[in-house]
Amino acid sequence: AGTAITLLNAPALFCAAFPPRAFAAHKGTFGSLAVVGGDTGMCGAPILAARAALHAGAGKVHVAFVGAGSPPYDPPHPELMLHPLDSGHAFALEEMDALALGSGMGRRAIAAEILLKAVELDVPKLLDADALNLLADDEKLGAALAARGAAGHVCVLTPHPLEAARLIGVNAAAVQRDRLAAARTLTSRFGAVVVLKGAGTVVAAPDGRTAVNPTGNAALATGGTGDALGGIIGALLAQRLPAYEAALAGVYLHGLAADTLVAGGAGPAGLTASELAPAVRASLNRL
Ligand code: B4P
Ligand code: MG
Repeated sequence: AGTAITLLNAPALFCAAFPPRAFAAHKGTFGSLAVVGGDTGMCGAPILAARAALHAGAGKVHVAFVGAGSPPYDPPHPELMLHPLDSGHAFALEEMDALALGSGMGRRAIAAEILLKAVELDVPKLLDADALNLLADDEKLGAALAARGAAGHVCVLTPHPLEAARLIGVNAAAVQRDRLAAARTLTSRFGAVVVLKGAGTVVAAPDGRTAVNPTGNAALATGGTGDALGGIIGALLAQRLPAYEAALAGVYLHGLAADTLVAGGAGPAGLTASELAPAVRASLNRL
């Protein structure tokens, strides 16, 4: 009640956000993103996010792994730069244009420490997956995030219904009964743009703007598609889109890629998250 929902004018959004690439553009023009996550045994999640970010137009994409056993490079995408933080490898998160935190990050103390430091940086950022689970468990982190939001450093949170439920302290069914209210509760609590995932993804901003995404389908109900979404929105933040516009454009593109793949016969059953990234590129260039 009392929430006005904007109808999404997708062509206008994309035309404003992505003017034709300038003749003399260089990779710095499109920003550097670091995906931070990948505890031991969970390297795949941040790699999926990073591949999606490459295909969504980021200039340079890094992956910083929290745990041990990360690969030296990503064979299908050697353009990704991989950093094993656990082996004392120095990597300056503050030099990035955007951060996407949480994919496969685990919940060890080292992850919580990296997350708290990252929240304090003046770099646009997105929190997904274990970053949200750590946030639900750690009042200090929640307070730090809310303080940053109040100071105008608006970040993006991308919970699925269960993650949203953990953050609010209810169950997933309660979140699903009133998805708009759940998104707005989290937006006010953390001063963040909230993307409440699932069919009819809700995007809500602290200033009251709220939208329901029209694209996407049940082919996306498969492991790794959430990581891909985090990478896409991270890439748009790196390209200097403001948090709300990056979130809205990201969910729209992610869903459109899945709709296009299903129309071409790649789903709804058996679509893989790996197939989404190239389809995101095609959708973005068409728009
Ligand atoms: P986790 O183990 O936390 O799953 P994950 O690693 O986060 O997977 P992933 O990152 O790939 O998917 P995500 O949901 O982030 O376990 C998830 C658990 O949460 C489930 O087992 C379930 O218990 C609970 N849960 C999740 N969704 C729920 C829901 N809708 N209702 C109740 N409980 C739920 O990202 C998936 C992406 O695909 C999002 O972008 C999402 O919007 C999209 N997507 C999924 N299904 C879609 C659909 N039917 N239509 C349109 N988009 C859809
Ligand atoms: Mg997820």
